[in-house]
Amino acid sequence: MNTQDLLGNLVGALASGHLKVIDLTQTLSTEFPTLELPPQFGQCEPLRVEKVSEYDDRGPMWYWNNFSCNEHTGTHFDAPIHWVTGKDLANNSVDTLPVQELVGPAIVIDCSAEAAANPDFLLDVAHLEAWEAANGRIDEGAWVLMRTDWSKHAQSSRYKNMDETGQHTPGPTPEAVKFLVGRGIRGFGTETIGTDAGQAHSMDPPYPAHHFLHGAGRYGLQCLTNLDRLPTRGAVIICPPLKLERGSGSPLRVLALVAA
Ligand code: 23J
Ligand code: MN
Repeated sequence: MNTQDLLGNLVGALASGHLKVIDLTQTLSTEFPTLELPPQFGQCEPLRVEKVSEYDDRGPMWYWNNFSCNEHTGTHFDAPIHWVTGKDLANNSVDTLPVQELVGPAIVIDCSAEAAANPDFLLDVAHLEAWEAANGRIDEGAWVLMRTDWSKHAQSSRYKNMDETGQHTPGPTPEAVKFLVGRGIRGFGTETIGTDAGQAHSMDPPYPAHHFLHGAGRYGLQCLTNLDRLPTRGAVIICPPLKLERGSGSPLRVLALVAA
C-alpha cells in the first residue's frame, strides 16, 4: 500500500468537498448544563471564564481568558481511569491512552423516535440485534453513537429533565453495554450528559455504561450533537482529548468525516 496515495486521496477529497467535516461538538459556554449527581456526592463544575485582557491596559494588543471546568464539562471524553472498574488498566488516562484509537469508524444507532416518546428510553439488546439484522454486524473497533436528538434540548430544562427522582434521559441497559463490549467496540457516545441513562444510579450495577466500558478499557463521549447528520455507517470520527496528566477525561472537539 502506498501511504502517499492514501493521504493524497484524503487531502484531495477534503479539498473537493467529497469528504465533509461535521462538528459533533456543543459550544462550551458558562451556561452549558453539567451533570447533577445525588447531593451526597461531589459535583461537576460548569465552565468559568475570567478575562485577562482584551486590547486594553492589561494587554494592549491581545485578547485572552483564563478558564476552568471539570474534566467532564460540555462535550467530553471519558477515559477508563474515570471508573473504579478501569482504575488498574494500563494506559488508562487521557495522557497515556493510545492515540491510534482516537481516529476511527463510527456507527449510529437511531433512537430518536423512542427517546422523543419516552425520556427514560433504554437501548436494549433486541434493538442492537435489529440494527445488526438491517445494517450488518457492529465492527470491532467502531465507535457506537446513540442518536437521541437530545442535543436539541441543550438550551432547555429538558436536557437534564430533573425531577425529585433525578435526571430522566435515555441511555443503554447493562446488557446492551455488555453486548457492545463483546463486539469489541472502541467506545460509546451519546447526546446526553452521560453515557448512562439519567436513572442509571439505580441500575445493577449502577452506571452500567461507565462500569462495563471503562472496565474493558473502552471510552465514552458525551454531550455530542449533530448525530442526525451522520450516516448509519461509514463516518470516521476524530476525538483526541486534552493531554491532561492522569486526566479522567476532558472537554474536546469531536469531528466526523463523512462522504458527501
Ligand atoms: C461521575 C459519576 C456518574 C456519572 C458521571 C460521572 C458521568 O456521566 C460522566 O460525565 O462521566 S453518570
Ligand atoms: Mn464523563
